Amino acid sequence: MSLIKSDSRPFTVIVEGNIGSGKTTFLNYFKQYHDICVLSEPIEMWRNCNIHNLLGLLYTDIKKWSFTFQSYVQLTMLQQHVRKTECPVKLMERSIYSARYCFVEKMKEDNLLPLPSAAVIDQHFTWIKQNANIGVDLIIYLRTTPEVVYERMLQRNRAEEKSVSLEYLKALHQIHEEWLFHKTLFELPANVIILNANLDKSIITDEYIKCVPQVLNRTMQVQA
Ligand code: TTP
Ligand code: MG
Repeated sequence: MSLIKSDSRPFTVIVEGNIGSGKTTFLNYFKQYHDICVLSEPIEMWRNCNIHNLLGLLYTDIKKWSFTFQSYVQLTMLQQHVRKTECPVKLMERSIYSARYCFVEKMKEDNLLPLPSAAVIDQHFTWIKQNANIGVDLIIYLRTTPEVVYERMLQRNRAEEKSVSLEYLKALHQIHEEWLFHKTLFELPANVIILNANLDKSIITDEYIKCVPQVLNRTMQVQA
């Protein structure tokens, strides 16, 4: 692993979208292709940081644990960005960008993250952007409505997420929309392809197929 900004890196695609928008399902679909390294979100690390379940702690008391959680998310996302892979294409679930631009921002807005704590996260983030190789070539935005992802979240029944409300998902939706759809919030590190991720999983691959050549960086020819 190297932090050096000038090091070469693979064609890097990040998959973004609300909680429950289907990022993991999207990644799983791409595992069938050669030449692509699929990096799922490090949620197991968030559940076990030297035995501490930071994700669980976050939802028991967001105000108390937001700084701890978002600091660790930022570190683990940086690790994903700079992880060396053998493949010419790297596909990541989320990124250091959505952690900062969607979650940290939302927590800051709602006074769930004190401004001095947000400032420290920001200093780290700015240093990372200037010094580490966290470039991105393409963003896939799995666009959903909050009601659909709320339903999926309830069905999935992740133990830590029992207290996540529809209101929280609506606010997160709004912030993803402003960043990736309206493009009015923060910089965009790459071009965005928008997919309709409200579709049921029985037909969602029809939607995925639309962006296969771009994700594989092979706009001329695609082979499974
Ligand atoms: P997501 O990163 O949205 O991942 P997911 O697996 O729920 O999404 P999908 O169903 O599309 O695969 O959220 C994981 C959990 O981590 C969720 O409870 C929100 C939380 N989270 C934060 O609180 N802050 C963060 O910066 C990130 C990235 C996640
Ligand atoms: Mg996931």
